[in-house]
Amino acid sequence: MTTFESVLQEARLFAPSSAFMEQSHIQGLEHYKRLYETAKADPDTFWGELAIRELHWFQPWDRVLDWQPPFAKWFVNGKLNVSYNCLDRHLFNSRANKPALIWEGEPGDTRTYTYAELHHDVCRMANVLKDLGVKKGDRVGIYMPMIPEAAIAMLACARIGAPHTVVFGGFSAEALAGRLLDAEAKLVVTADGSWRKDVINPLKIQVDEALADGKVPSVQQVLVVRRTGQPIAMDPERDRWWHEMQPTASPQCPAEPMDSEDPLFILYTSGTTGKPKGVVHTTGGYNLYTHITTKWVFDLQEDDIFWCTADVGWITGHSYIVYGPLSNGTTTVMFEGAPRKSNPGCFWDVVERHGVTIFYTAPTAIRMFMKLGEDLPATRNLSSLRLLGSVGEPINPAAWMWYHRVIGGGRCPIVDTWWQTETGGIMITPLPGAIATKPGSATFPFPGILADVVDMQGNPVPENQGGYLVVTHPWPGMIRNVHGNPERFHRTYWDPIPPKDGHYTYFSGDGARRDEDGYFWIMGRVDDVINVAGHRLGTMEVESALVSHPAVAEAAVVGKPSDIKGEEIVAFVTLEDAYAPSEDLMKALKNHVAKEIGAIARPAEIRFSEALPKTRSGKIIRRFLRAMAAGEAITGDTSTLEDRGVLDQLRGER
Ligand code: 6R9
Repeated sequence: MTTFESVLQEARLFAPSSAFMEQSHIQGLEHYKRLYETAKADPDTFWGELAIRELHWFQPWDRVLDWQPPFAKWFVNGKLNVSYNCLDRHLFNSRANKPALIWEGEPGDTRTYTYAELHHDVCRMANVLKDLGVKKGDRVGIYMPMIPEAAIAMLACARIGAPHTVVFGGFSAEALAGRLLDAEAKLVVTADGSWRKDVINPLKIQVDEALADGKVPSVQQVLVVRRTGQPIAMDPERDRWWHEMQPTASPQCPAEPMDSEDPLFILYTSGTTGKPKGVVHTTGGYNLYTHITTKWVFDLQEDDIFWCTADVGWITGHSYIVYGPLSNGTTTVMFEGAPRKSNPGCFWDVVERHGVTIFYTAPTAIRMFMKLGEDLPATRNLSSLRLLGSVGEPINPAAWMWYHRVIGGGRCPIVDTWWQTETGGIMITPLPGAIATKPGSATFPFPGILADVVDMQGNPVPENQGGYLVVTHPWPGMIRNVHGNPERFHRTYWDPIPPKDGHYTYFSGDGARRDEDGYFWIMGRVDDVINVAGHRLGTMEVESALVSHPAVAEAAVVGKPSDIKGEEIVAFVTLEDAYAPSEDLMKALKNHVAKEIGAIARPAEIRFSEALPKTRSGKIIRRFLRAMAAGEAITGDTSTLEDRGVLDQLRGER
């Protein structure tokens, strides 16, 4: 794992080759610096010029930015449509027959859509949604496998101006219901099932469960895509098959002119308190920001085959499988499968089969491949690769070096990209033709992004000292609000660090430091969010799931370092009097959490104890639990503890 010590020792520097630099959009450090300084001096002109050059607008805007902290409006009164920018405009610029989407299913079936074909199907789905009563402004839930129809549904929503809320297919019926309810979704697009590591995940059954007993009264219709083919129940009033409606739907559907600030989607993400937050992204700013970051960070060329291995249920899938690549007219790859016992080398097969040139994945996957050995990639032809990316969690230098050598053949630059659901797109990252990389560092902010490392008062901390990672000026891809809860938006992101000289500061929740060369090193979450295999989980969410079990009196959840997943969940649990600790109960509680939230939240360990360490005011002291979970000694002040005996007991000494 990346520790403070290990990264401090990291002195290796990988400069872009001159061949790579010469063909790239941003060539060399001087070019980057020039761009960065220009953007910093006059952000409105910088973003305004890019928006004109890179996007199609039905109507120009009056003002680039209207900033009423913490509420931003970008490209005020501009009209555009993201689906138009991702599809229609490419039909006129000779990309009509270019592959837009190459898809491979887990069982090995494949489909390729040209831009013209994708446009057709998106228009059809848009017309079907309209037929089913969806209107501009209505929210649509998308709970789908990694199949083309997931992207088609997103683009169809964007086309008619119905904000989507994609819920990761691995989430439980419970979690799905909560999100649909909060978003007041009118319709849900789903599938009969999805393939996940050789078994069927019955999505439609989960939808039925989520909607049962009028739990989500806003949902009126369910559109079902056939994927796995097993028999499922269809409610004649509520449920419709996509394959029955598709053939008669018109492949023409004009793209609705949307206001630049109309919401494009809501995506739920875990926070430190309460239920997940609905992060709202809007049309113009998000379109521009994902477009330009895809183009410059991945240095897109016309014949690139771009593969981001994320699921469309996460922000990475939204921004770098669907919107960013398609807005650029790139060929994007979508893969339903996951590396599994029956096919551990499937990622490298996909690279070889489709000639992937840019590959974007998470450190947790890289560490898993390291463990599986070099034979798997060595027996595939990976020579098409020219650029590698990493996202989701800090990448430790050892994994970085392995990725560089074994997957990149020593020739591919690596872009370690730091960003969040809230930022919409990549914020701190190398530009591969411009910036020399250091293994484990996300390097520098993207042009136009004013990032800093500060203390709790908002003062920059000295070099090589840890602090809070913040952004001090708005950017087009930024979160606009927490759906239905502006107060929470304020409290979570803008209150923690006080405004400086009238400048509002965006609090990321991450710790970072900057080294003597100005490189950013992300040190991970400073709040109660646990990052399991690149997925954010709030301790509160898991704790709530645990205490909803009749045996549990109280629960505290912490992250524990893990070689592969970055962190895993350890839960400390006290039981109700009628229950006694047992292996069976442990198993039952793990399953209970998986059922309540989804398999990604299943605790790796449950530790029973008679009490939890608390302050006199009754707050659980997680610091102690974290140390205990990691098998470390408890250091520092224990005087705040109400009952010191609790620590001995947790350590098993009493
Ligand atoms: C895009 C995405 C965001 C959190 C973020 C941070 C961690 C993401 C990282 C990284 C170190 C990187 N994170 N990228 N940490 N280096 N390159 O992952 O969004 O799911 O919202 O998670 O992930 O902790 O705050 P999201």
